Amino acid sequence: MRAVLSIGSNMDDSWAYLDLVAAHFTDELVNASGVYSTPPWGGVEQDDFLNQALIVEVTEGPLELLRRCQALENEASRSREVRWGPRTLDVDIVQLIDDTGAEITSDSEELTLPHPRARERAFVLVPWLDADPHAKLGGEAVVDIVDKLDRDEVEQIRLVER
Ligand code: PH2
Ligand code: MG
Ligand code: MG
Repeated sequence: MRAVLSIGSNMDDSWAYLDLVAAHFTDELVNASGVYSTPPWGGVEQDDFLNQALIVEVTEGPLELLRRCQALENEASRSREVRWGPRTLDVDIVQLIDDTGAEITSDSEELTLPHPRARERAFVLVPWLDADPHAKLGGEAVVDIVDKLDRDEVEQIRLVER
């Protein structure tokens, strides 16, 4: 199963938190995007985020992968106070592709797949395209989805160097 992960941080040592996730998935990593500075999405006033997309090939099922993502958030002393508010580390599963190449859908309480807000979020899609320029979401090319987003929002997603 192939997974597209969107990771983000806007508290404490954000670079170190992103590195923590990449290190955890080293043996399963297919590709990683660059790291992007992104304005906060969702209306909560807070610092800009660092966001990155990771493409990983894993052998376990969706819920086991979700548990690993949550364990990484816990390792980063993640607390969940404000919805869409600041966080040390967020590890979201954006999309899962099964071994036949089909997109896995899920509508359980714990896990909605593909990620229900991915297509509205330049901070998810721009790094994803960096990691996989041919990416598709719900059968549509991600590059076409980005084209339909607000131009200013897309232009504010900036590749950054450490
Ligand atoms: N995550 C959020 C809320 N808003 N904005 C940006 N730019 N990047 C994020 O990762 C982010 C956000 C909560 O999941
Ligand atoms: Mg999130
Ligand atoms: Mg999350």
